[in-house]
Amino acid sequence: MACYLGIDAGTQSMKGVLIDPERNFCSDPVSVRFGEELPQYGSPEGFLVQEDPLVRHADPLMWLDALDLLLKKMHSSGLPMGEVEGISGSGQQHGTVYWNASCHEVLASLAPEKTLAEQIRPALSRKTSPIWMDGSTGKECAFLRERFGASLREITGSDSAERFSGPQIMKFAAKEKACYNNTCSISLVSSFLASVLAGKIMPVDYGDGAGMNLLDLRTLRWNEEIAEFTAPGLLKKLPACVPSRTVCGKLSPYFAKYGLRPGIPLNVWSGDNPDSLIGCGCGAHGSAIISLGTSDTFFSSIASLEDVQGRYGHIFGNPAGGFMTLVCFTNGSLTREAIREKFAMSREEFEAAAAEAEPGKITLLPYLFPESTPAVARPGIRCDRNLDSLTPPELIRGVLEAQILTMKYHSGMKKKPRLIRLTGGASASPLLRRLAADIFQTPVAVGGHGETAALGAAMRAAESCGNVSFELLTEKYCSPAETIRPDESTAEVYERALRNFAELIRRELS
Ligand code: XUL
Repeated sequence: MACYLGIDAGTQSMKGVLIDPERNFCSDPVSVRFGEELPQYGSPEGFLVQEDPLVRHADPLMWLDALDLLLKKMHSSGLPMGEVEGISGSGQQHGTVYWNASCHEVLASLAPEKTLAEQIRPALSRKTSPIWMDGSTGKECAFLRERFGASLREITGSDSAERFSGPQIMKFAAKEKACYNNTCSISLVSSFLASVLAGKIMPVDYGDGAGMNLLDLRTLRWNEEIAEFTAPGLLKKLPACVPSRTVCGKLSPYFAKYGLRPGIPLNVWSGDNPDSLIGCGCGAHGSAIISLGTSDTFFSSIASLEDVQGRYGHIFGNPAGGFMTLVCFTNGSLTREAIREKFAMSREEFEAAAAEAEPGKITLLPYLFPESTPAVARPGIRCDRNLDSLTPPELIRGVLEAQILTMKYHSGMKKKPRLIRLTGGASASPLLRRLAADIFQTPVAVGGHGETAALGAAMRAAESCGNVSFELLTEKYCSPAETIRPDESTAEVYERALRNFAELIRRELS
């Protein structure tokens, strides 16, 4: 029997999933919640409480304690750790960890009687790690934009973004010169944990590497000019960037205490979004995912960089080959819930009210909060008619339709996706399922595994370390519970609604 382990190092917790494709087995996820189980790190939400709300850092030692605890829990729960034949993982994207020159020796000689955190602490050149929620690098982003203009997006797949690793490294190198000079290697959250498992510095993959504003997606190599502009000597501190299916290490003997066999192959880790793409069964080109959470996200696999147009969102490597797009919309559940509360409705009443209104009638921009896509600093709902004249059903339906229309408009996809997978809390809404199917005129699949990033990592471990095809793994682990077919009779209404939406955007936000 061959099992494969997938670990997801998220913002608030670390999760592990074990699969055995031959037996069609997938374990229940085992998890460690940072806030509750590691309270000594003072990070109830997974990051340190800091005065400046734009600064969001986490203690990387917390992730190490979480890894020790996660593997201990998995081992003691009776999972067949001795049968694991390969490990992979995913990390929250963009966060960075900084190593000093002692890292090689420290990583190569981890002693099982001590914890990871106590042994690795002296090998770090920076105590804390900026994570993806950090928005404090506006100045650095402006420097990059001024120097590289639109070519930054053409080269790296993204405009400079505050949370991306490059601007974060630029800020660190300028503000803490001595610590930066003392840094010999920089890892992402994903490659940091992979390095600990391997007992050596591990590369990053194209999926997570593309979230740094440093990787040239056309050549799949670090861009020397951007790296040198970001921080002096940075190129030497970056690990290799490799395809996501690369097996590039063997498990350190340290982990034998959790029942794992030292020497088993390790696959390069990726980011949580690229791994979710795999775990949702959407690695094949042409399928897309809509994740309806606090904020909404649209991501989709594409074969080549030419498959997208427009200037929104990001392009990352797709672990199954090619690329993926990712666009984030801040006004997701935050906005849905605020409107539901405004009318003091239950979820059922909210859905029923929206169903009463005529489809595609109201055109509005649903920006109750400042929006990232498109950039809207001054929030407020803009409508093509007097907002006060709308009935509650019209307003509710207008907002929900606009949330899906904005995804279609900003996704930049030249071709319609073959299938859309709907995930996230609000994907339970029958109305949002129907709107996604009708507005995109594409079948919408719902249900399936809840921990798509950890599952995706386990599937990548099986593919790269055990030669099990993604096709087979997708068939075994990613079947949806239900598929909603588009109602073709609504196609024209929503095409017109999309044109009206685009016109309102141009008029209001140009
Ligand atoms: C993607 C992003 C987040 C993190 C956190 O660009 O910043 O989705 O990966 O999970």
